[in-house]
Amino acid sequence: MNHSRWPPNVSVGDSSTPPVLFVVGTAGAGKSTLVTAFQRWTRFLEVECLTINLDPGAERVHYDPEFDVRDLISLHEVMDEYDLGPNGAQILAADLVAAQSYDIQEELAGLSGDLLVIDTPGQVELFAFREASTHMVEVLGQGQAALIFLFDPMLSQSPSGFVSQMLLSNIVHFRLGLPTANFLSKADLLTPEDLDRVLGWGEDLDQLESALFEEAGGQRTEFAIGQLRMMKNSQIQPGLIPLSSEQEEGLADILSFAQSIFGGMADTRDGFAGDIEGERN
Ligand SMILES: Nc1nc2c(ncn2[C@@H]2O[C@H](COP(=O)(O)OP(=O)(O)O)[C@@H](O)[C@H]2O)c(=O)[nH]1
Ligand SMILES: [Mg+2]
Repeated sequence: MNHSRWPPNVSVGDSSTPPVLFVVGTAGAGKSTLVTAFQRWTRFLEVECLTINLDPGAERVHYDPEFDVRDLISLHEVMDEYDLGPNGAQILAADLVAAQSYDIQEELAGLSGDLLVIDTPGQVELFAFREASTHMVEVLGQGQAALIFLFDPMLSQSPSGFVSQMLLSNIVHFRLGLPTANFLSKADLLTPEDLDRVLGWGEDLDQLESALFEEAGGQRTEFAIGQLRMMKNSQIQPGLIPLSSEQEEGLADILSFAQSIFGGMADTRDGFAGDIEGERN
């Protein structure tokens, strides 16, 4: 977990809306499934978890969102109206939604809950690199936001794939400047041995470096080793936590992460700004 860039440039604690967790990761990493599983799981706790869908391209949404971007914009309509393919339409849709971010924020202003979990579009680069999305993060996050970054389990199985996930997570963290926790998504799909190995890399980058040497991928491996050393020098540690929405594993760790950033969920409404101060010290 990396709390170093907290807080972003927005003032803290001046809104009535709950703190926000943005769920990010590559397409198919398991973001929407996690939002569904997390909301279902928190229903059995004394935690009120609200959700938002920001993916205009989502086919189905199985959670119960307070706000669904598809009510504002349909990807198919944008494609038809502007004669665009799906990728172009995603970019334009993100900009169109961002242009309405203050209206969305106003709509959410009356909400009370402990935590707001936001599902993001499949294209992580769209979320992290478009100015429009950065703006959305500021407006919706209100200075009380953090990121859950999902490592894709299949990519993470090879050492160079693992490094590429680390780089992506760091770029998103760097771009958005929010505290970030890394989770290994769909951990149930890996054998216990593979899971141990991958989690070991997250704990100990020397192990990852040795594995990279053994991977023998030529130039690509050399590049990965270079990148890994750069991250080591910057004291970047992924600290990967296993997650399975299917088996409700790791959901408590997501809640703990939120609590460590925003303060105890029971007292979030009476001034977690103080708790965040405590977190920073
Ligand atoms: N086995 C397993 N499959 C999962 C898990 N989470 C998601 N999936 C599957 O992965 C696919 C992509 O998930 P989705 O949530 O739509 O990914 P998104 O594009 O990041 O929102 C779906 O077929 C899910 O059923 C999990 O924890 N375990
Ligand atoms: Mg999704």
